[in-house]
Amino acid sequence: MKTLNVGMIGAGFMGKAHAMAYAAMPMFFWPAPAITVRKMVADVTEEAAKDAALRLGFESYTADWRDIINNPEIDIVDIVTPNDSHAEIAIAAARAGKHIICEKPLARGAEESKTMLDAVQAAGVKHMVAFNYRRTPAVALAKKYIDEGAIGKVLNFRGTYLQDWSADPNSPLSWRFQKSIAGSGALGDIGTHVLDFARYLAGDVAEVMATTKTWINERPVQAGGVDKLGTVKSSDDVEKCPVDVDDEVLSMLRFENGAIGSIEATRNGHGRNNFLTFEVHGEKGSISFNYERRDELKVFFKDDPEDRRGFRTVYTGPAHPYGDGLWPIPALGIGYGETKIIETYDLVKSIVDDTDVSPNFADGYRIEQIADAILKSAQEGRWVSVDEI
Ligand code: SOE
Repeated sequence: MKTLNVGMIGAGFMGKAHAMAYAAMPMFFWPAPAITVRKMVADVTEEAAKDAALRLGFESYTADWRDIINNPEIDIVDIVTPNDSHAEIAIAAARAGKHIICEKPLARGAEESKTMLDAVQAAGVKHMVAFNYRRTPAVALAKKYIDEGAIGKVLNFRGTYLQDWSADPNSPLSWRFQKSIAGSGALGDIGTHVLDFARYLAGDVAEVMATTKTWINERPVQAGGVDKLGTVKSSDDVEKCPVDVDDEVLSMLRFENGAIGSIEATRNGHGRNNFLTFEVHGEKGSISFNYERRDELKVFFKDDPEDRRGFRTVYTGPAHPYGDGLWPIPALGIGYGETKIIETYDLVKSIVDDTDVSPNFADGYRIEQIADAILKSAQEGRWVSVDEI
């Protein structure tokens, strides 16, 4: 069986998710398009990299990510580092002829993302940006219903991503709150997932009208810039530094096909943990999804007999997208891990079959253009066309 060697750069929360997916993908999707071998992992120090190799099951490790780029045995470079290093690593990997998967958002904005897109296109390698939530079977099922015309022409998309892991002002200032590293705040970190849903389900976005807000303007500094996603709290007397990104964003959307809609993302939604939702209204029905109940897709079809019309719940299982590889009974439970396993499967399949995969760097770049248009609109208080970016 074909094997593909993976070199992963970064080994935090997202590294854990990706490493697990490389190990598990063939267990779910068999025969696998190829076996993914966890060949080499890079982290910031020798000690951290050694620990990552043990913890995540990699054959070797390095404290210099360029060892992965320069290793002729590596087929896939996996970038799971903070946003400010995505471009440098991806461009080097593309020039070395490696296939690439990069965590989202693609980079710190449209300009940087474009350099990455140019590099992968020039190199002719496969490229993917890890907007994994569209690989939740219920989300792929929504896409299938829409493509089949089950709700008719799409009129409206409304999406939210509400979180609260950093709603406490004493949760630390990680790189996610620093513009120079992250590019933007809630918009780039979670709002882009909603933008991916919007484009996937309703079509491309043409214009935006937005507002942003930062409620928590400073946060405690933590040694080593630890990114524990709010699980570590500091006391009030610790040194604090300014937050220079948004922690809340709202935007109206006009789609190229005439549909309208909105997105919202916040880090201050107390009680909302990973409240990633959408509702799509079409001429003949509606579809609604909430990632906190990710086995379920709520659908309403206007053509149902009038006396039984109403939202019904479809629990995803073997009859639905990716169902033949996942669990044998509906509602056994889809998790974050499964979305990453499916993502890996689709990437590997595209490499082996030599087909395009999406979302790819072109999608990632377009999402960064929309995000930049949202920031511009919020600053200038007017509708901004995405093509202005
Ligand atoms: C933090 O907000 C975060 O880890 C995001 O960066 C991820 O993309 C999201 O899936 C979960 O929350």
